[in-house]
Amino acid sequence: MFRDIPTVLTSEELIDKMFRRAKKVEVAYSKNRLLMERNLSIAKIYTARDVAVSTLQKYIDSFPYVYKLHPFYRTLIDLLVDINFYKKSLSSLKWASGRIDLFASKYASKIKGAGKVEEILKFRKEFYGRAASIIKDIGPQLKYLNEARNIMRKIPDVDVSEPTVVIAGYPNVGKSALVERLSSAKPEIAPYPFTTKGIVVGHLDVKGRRIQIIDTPGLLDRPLKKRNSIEKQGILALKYLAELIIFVLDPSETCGYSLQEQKHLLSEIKRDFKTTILVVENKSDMVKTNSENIKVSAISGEGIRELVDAIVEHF
Ligand SMILES: Nc1nc2c(ncn2[C@@H]2O[C@H](COP(=O)(O)OP(=O)(O)O)[C@@H](O)[C@H]2O)c(=O)[nH]1
Ligand SMILES: [Mg+2]
Repeated sequence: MFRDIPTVLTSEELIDKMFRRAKKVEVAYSKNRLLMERNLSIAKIYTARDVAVSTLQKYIDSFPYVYKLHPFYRTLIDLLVDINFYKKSLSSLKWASGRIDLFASKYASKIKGAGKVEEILKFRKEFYGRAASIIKDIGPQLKYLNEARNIMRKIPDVDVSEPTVVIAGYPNVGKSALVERLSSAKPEIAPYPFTTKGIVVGHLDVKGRRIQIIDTPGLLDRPLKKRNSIEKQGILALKYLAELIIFVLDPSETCGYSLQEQKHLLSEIKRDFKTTILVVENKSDMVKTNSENIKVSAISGEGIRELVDAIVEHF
């Protein structure tokens, strides 16, 4: 998703790149020194301008316009990078690019009117000075955008257009086993900035449709009151993604949590999420209750077809 955002150069690096390229510019030899210096200086100025304008434009184009993003991504970016500064930084790049373009035209026309070689060289130097100082002015913004880029690259690649199921439940109830059982291919781990474990993304292919299944280790597996605020917000971002939550209970209690504790977490998630919650009792090969919940065994495969039907019915 955000993997294509390029590294953002520092102001020093960008200035260096501009002048290095300008230095290499050559023009056809002419006996008329004035004419030759004029052509050369204008060509150098335009080259430096082109490097600056195209580099800055590349940055402007590759950072996403936050308000066009899916709310899941928008929420994450809002948490991870300061959106206000993000927007301001991109507009200052636009500003800088426009200023350099303007000065390039201005100095090119001054050079066209110059009658002496010294004058031409003075104008060229003046343009270089101005262009460099404009780039220096946006130094903090360039630096910030590069940091934002490094953070944004860690945002997981999930398909926000696919119908999505998020799995919740205490550790060891069998969430991973269930995602694996439901997925047609091996689920992939995507980094998620709010947990060291990453989220697990699998896909259920059924009746010509594809449903994304996300397991969130470390997120929806313990009471919310034990969370710090950043974790809570990371969990909230999931709200925008989850169209259905499968809450996994382990009535065998071999997970190490009593059924009562597990149901308590369920009621908490019910309270916090407005999403439909499908309650599933796993490990039916060990224990079966007489509740109304769907009963499955991720290990033996028992009840899985019924679960798939219930998922499909929801979408
Ligand atoms: N008997 C039995 N064991 C299961 C079942 N599903 C998961 N397990 C076991 O429970 C443990 C925890 O499973 P895991 O999928 O890692 O749970 P998670 O922490 O919720 O992701 C593992 O040892 C699994 O083999 C099941 O349906 N039946
Ligand atoms: Mg797991």
